[in-house]
Amino acid sequence: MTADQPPLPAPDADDLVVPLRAGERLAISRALTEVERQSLTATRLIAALVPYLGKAVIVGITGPPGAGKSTLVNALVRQVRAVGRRVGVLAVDPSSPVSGGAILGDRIRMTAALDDDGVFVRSLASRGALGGLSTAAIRSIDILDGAGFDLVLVETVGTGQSEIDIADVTDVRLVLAAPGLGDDIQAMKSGLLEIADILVVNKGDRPDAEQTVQQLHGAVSLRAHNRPLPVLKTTATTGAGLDALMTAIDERAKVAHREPVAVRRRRRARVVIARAAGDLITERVRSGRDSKLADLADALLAGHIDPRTAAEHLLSG
Ligand SMILES: Nc1nc2c(ncn2[C@@H]2O[C@H](COP(=O)(O)OP(=O)(O)O)[C@@H](O)[C@H]2O)c(=O)[nH]1
Ligand SMILES: [Mg+2]
Repeated sequence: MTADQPPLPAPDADDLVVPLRAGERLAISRALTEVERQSLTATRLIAALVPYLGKAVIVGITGPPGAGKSTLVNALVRQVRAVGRRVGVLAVDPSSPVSGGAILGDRIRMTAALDDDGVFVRSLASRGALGGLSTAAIRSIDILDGAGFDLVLVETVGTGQSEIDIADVTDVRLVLAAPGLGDDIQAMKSGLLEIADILVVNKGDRPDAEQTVQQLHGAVSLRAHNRPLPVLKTTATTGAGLDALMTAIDERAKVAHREPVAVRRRRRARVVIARAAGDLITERVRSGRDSKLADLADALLAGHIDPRTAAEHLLSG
């Protein structure tokens, strides 16, 4: 996505490292913009940050629209700021390229944090309608980590692709549900339950919240492997349940950070490359000018080759 960015003078990676490490807002903002542009500066900058990376706890927050993810992110920001920890937020919203409405709403709710240097919020577009994380969104994690934030909260909408992405790029995964799930429990069992480290029933102020907690406990106990999976109740609008949630996040983070930084970053790097490869193939298909793709399409139509083999040929050069 480089086409319609305004032509700012490209900052030098070396000039960004020191102010970024010092947590200066302007440097963070420019660094994130370079990452969105997928510029060489971004690549150099992240390389220069490597010695400092891996300290932040990366928390993924996913779940259906309206469950209260943004409100909970706000409440978590307040919670961690109260004890002096610094927090960065990446809000990935698939609706942003079209309407901008949800992003604006989130921004307004986040304004309380704007004059606090311990908080940085950036809204990012997702990869199209599926809501997966873009390469830029994933690499932005390194920028916020390098800027010294203790926590990085990544809010995504709980569509299939973003669930899968978030599983591989974050240390702690929160899956949010709102009361009154009903049949949706079934869906959670198959997809979201598998990636969750902590299940959160938000809107705990609603009378049916406890029933949803019980339903989720039931679903959790039915899973084949019995990895411990806490089910917590929060009320994001009042902050109720946030202490317990923060404790659970920190506990889980301790386990996640036992894994060496290099291993965690390599897992993220693999997802970044997979996304970039997908984007590249999509571009080649859309351009309509790729002769190899055209030949493979003819071979497929003639029944000489199956789609998977064609894809392998395409990827191999
Ligand atoms: N009653 C109640 N409403 C909440 C709570 N948390 C969020 N909401 C409301 O639910 C709506 C959707 O919240 P939002 O954070 O935008 O959800 P998101 O789409 O998951 O990010 C908003 O009107 C919030 O004010 C809560 O704990 N209790
Ligand atoms: Mg939201």
